[in-house]
Amino acid sequence: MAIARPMSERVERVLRQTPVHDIHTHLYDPAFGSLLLWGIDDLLVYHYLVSEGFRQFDIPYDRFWAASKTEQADWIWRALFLDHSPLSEACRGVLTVLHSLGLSPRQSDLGKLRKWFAEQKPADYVERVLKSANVASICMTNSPFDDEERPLWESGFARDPRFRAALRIDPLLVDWPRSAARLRDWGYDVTPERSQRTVSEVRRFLADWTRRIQSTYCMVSLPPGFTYPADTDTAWLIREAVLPHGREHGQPFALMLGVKRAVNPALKLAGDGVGRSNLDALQNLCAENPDNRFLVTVLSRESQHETVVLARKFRNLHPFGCWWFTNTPQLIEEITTLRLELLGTSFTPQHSDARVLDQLIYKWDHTRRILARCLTHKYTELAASGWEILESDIQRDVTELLGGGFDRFLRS
Ligand code: RAT
Ligand code: ZN
Repeated sequence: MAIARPMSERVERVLRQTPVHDIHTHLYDPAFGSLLLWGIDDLLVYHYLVSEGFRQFDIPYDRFWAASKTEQADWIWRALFLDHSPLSEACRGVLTVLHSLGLSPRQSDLGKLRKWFAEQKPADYVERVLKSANVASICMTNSPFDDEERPLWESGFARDPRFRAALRIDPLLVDWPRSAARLRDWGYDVTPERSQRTVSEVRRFLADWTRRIQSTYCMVSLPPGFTYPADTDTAWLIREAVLPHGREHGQPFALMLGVKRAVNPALKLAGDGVGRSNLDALQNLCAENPDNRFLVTVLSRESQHETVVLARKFRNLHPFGCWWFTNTPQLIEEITTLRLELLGTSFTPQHSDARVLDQLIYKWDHTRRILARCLTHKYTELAASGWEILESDIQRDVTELLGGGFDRFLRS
């Protein structure tokens, strides 16, 4: 008689072997050249680590930002890895990456590691990382307002089909007067005042970029104070331009809610904070627009339960990811269990938010381990209720959670 393998082993194996479709990153198609970051220095100057570094060293902000990337990386390595144990999730991530590349992480300086990364050929390295992380496809974050990125889209390039585009429009929605001026420069006949002509030109802008980048969805991050409906430029643009555009072009609208930008501007990208979101805005959006699909992730732990309950009420709402400050093992386990218990598998538990290619390795390694714990626990409970768990059930559920459900939602 065959000996039954423990549930944890069965689940872990399926999770390891199932490729993931990463639905939100800040990585770029390799054709973007130096915009695709990788290697030890970029891993160490990740903004999650910059804010942790400033808690340990007393380097003045200006001095830090004036330093070279190598010098910044050296300071962070010393402060967070040598002078203290690298206990934080972002620190542990660097170690997971190095370890899985076969490199010994415990180095008194970065010389050897730098040498190893310098010897890698970029194209081969992309393949190596995608294989090691078992990532099948990646959604980028593509902003027409980004001056480094825009010219590449305008001139065109041969796409790597694994790198899918997502149209990011924060400046359009949160800083309309300035964005109106930019749209004018790009040949769109808009004015800062609200008018029908401006609405149709904004829709033309969205349509042009959706086509140009072959966008899979349209995305924005919004502050805790976001309300809808409201007499604001943001709410007006969403109602008059973004939602009709989404219906016409089959683009879900992804909302990342609860970010307080530049709480400490001296930290630059590392200086953003979190606040509780008013989820009535999300409820109103879903209720008033049954023909639009919404993806949502919320930044504060306190907003998670309300979001899941909303998803039970609105099938045009798909929660995704444990974003940024919730991307810590304990919170991922809590949020994923909550979602499984209230939504079954009709959500996408995680996106990597990777900014540096190599991070895919740790983000997905850590996530897979946590998902394994959550699913093992649930399947064990089902088995105790007399429901036999088949291998094909595990495979179906994992495929759904690692991007299959998201793709279905995109096509629905
Ligand atoms: O997680 C992050 O890297 C943040 O800086 C943000 O970029 C966030 O993910 C976002 O997409 O706004
Ligand atoms: Zn992001």
